[in-house]
Amino acid sequence: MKMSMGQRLLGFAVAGAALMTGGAAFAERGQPAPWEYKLQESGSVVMDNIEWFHNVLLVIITVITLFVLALLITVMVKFNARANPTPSRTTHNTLIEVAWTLIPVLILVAIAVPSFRLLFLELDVPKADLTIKATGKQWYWTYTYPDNGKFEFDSLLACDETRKKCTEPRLLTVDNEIVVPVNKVVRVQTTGADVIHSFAVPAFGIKIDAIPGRLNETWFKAEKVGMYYGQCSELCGKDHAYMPIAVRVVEDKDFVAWVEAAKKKYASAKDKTFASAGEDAAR
Ligand SMILES: [Cu+2]
Repeated sequence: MKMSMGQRLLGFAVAGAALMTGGAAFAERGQPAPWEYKLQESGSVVMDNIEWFHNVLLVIITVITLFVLALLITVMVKFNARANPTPSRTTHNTLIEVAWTLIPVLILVAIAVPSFRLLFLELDVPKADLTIKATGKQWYWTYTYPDNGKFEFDSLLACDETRKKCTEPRLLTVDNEIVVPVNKVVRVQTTGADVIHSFAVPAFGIKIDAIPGRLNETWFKAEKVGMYYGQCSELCGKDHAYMPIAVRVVEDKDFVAWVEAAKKKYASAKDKTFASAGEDAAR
């Protein structure tokens, strides 16, 4: 039996839908999922706004594209040489010219308003409950907690394809995670120790360059406890793909306990790393 084109297309559509829903079954907040075609599930108010803006733009773009497509088809059908052998000699139509200038301007202004609002939300760091400094290095991150008795630690890739037994997300898991309390404003300051890196965590809607000799800052407020992953997002050398970012969001009391443990755990490295941090800044 030969399948018609329609049947074949339907088959592809069903297979595609099955793959996507199958992929969605693996989806977990804070990390990418197989066959994911949407944005990662939001974990902060900034990402909620980015998602909203993205969806609004998608509607506007779709309407414009369909409108232009309809115009093109109309022109092709109605005004081809066969259907319209003697073309009109019209070269100007003031009304249409004003309309096709003014309407796009109005659309752009309408887009600009929420766009700037979102930009200010991202850039205007609210009063922070906690500051973390992330220093990008070739090829790992060093995190400093200046508010909580000043401790600092390195965070390196812990799970790659060479470690077969790894059950954690591959290429995203690190040895020492960033730990932050839930529902608290976390200010993230970034800098680079060698080349330009970029600190990005999709679920929080943050991505900011870590530039040597400069201190950039951004912020997030995680709304749910859990693990959130990101990656360096600036091509920074051969192991650029192997310097993930892992953020563990915990309840307040767990955070306090972790800070106490971390201060002891990272204390031995403290003097050394703070000295080298000074050198980095001087470079
Ligand atoms: Cu990097």
